[in-house]
Amino acid sequence: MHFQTSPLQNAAGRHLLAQWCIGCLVALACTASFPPADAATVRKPVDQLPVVKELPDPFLLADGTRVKSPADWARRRLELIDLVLSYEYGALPPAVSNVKSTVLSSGPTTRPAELPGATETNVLLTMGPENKIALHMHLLIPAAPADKAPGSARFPVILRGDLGWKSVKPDIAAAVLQRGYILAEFDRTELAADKKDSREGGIYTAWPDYNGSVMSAWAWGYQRGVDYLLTRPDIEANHIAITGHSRGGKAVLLAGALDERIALTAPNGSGSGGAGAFRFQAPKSEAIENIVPRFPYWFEPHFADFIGHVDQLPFDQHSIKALVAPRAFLETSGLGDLWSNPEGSQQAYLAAREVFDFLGVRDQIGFAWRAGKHEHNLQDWTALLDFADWRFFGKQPARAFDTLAFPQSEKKFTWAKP
Ligand code: GTR
Repeated sequence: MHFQTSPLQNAAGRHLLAQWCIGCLVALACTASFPPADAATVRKPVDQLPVVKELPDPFLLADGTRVKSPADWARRRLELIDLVLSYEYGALPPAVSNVKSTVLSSGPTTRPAELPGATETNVLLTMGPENKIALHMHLLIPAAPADKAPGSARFPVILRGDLGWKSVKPDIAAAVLQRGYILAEFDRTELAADKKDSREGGIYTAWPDYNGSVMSAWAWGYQRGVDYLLTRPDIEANHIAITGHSRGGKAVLLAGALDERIALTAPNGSGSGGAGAFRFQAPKSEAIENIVPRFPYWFEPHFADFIGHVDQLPFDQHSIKALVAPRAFLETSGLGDLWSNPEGSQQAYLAAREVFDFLGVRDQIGFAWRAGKHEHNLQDWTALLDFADWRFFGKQPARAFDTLAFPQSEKKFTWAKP
């Protein structure tokens, strides 16, 4: 079983696949789970890596030249995918092409009660060798607009993988449906349990030797959720957004960085191993030496080698955000959630924005701060819906998405876009 194929070996094929996947309606055959890097060849021991104190220049190619054109960036993007998977998250599970869906129940919903005409569907997805992997998805679907014939309406979708922490609160579900979005939820831990040394969950049943991280397995789950959504006649294939909170937000960042079918990537409160820079830890924030010993299974095992050597990591989290470009990216966060390093997230946002700017899509990256703590609340969801309405449909938002929460925070990089 192949867990380790360098994306650089088949860059042209991947590009074609990505193109084909965009707008693809028959997605069961579409296996855009990006193969993991060949860690053995890509990963160098930490002591052979140069010390880079600032956030590393994402435009610097492996051959020492600097990106000059969007085509160069496409090449650099593949290099960064290799680095990120090899050093930080490890392999994604193998691609599958046999996602099957069975509707378990479908009908009117009273949830949220104030939205007449909304429906609810529970689906069982199976996939993988001998269909051993099971993943449940719950969808809330708005009523079709009055001017649409029954069955002809299409909706944008927000896909959330945190169902294991319960469904969103009714006010959030109502907000999503009122804006005309489908809310699709699944439990990422059905695929890989959120427990140290457990190796429980569908991925391990299907591939007992899977050696990637649980984070990579969760990101893979988002990709399979997208496979399924793209088979539904009622979704707008080019308007799929993904979101998740905290550890779920970290998985969202990775999934959105890799999968070009995802139009909007929106991690919330994702902090360490997510939106926050490892090289810039604001006071009371979670650093690599805190997160890796507690949650080693979220990372590639050699990532622990960077404890005490984080300035030798050949990238930082800004590079992962940059992989989303030119697609849309929004991070939401509570300013009181110090553990999730809001100031370090702003640093990584500013650095990633250079890439969006270089590609001529500066408005595609946004940041929405709010007062308050570690939660994924209605304010965060409202920001996401405002941003999605703007980026998907051109509805001018009432708020700005580039307001800095820490305007005095000195930039942690000296390079700029070419
Ligand atoms: C914490 C962890 C964070 C974050 C959080 C969560 O214990 O240190 O990185 O993932 O859990 O998921 O709520």
